[in-house]
Amino acid sequence: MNFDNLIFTHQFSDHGLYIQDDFLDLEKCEYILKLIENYRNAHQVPSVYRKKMERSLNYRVIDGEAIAQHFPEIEQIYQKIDRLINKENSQELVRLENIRAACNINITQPGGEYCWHYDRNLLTGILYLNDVDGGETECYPDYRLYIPKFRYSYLQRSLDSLFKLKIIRLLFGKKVSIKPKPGRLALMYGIKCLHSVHSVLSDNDRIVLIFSFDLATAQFSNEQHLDAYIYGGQEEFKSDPNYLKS
Ligand SMILES: O=C(O)CCC(=O)C(=O)O
Ligand SMILES: [Fe+2]
Repeated sequence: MNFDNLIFTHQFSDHGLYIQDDFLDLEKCEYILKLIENYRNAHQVPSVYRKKMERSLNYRVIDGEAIAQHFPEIEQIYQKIDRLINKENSQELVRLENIRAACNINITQPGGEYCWHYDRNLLTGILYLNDVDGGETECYPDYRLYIPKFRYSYLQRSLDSLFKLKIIRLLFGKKVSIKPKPGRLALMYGIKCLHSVHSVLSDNDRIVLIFSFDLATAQFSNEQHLDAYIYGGQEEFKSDPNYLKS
């Protein structure tokens, strides 16, 4: 895997993080928010709560299967991001084959948050649809000591646990805080960028769209467990699903 080939902007290839405001205009954001509100009035959106030490996973999520069925409008946004990231790349990035994980609508209610993690896939797009207090995506771009060959191993898990410690982040990391703003797009090397969502402090929900890309050859041996974890399966987790192979 060679990250240096992903050069659609130098800002991205240098730092593994790219932010573009007004990627979607306000009117379009409001339109998508309205569709989400209508969907929520007609369907139960699963609430997921996984207790973690520092920051928990506490949110609601509409997964990619529901999006494919009920939100055809989001397809155009996916294609627009696809065009942006594949503009200059020598290695094409494609959306995840796992439809459920390829695109999500994350809804974080007041007091909700998202735990520290790396994404399973190489590149993640976060499109913010509204304004909230708190709810920043906090990240440490290009921070992970990542060994692709041993990604599910005890060694990788130990390194990741060490790097997630607050004291290590403070000493060795450089935190970037991305404030939700309608139409703002953040693209990150999710697999190397440690990130989380700060708790929402205002009394409205934080709503973002998540788009996941990787090389066409990418394989995810942990996806069965990981999907159960982030989409609210019944499975009890005694150990971190990121390192559990099926
Ligand atoms: O909502 C965000 O800002 C990030 C969410 C996230 O990291 C994820 O869904 O993997
Ligand atoms: Fe993530």
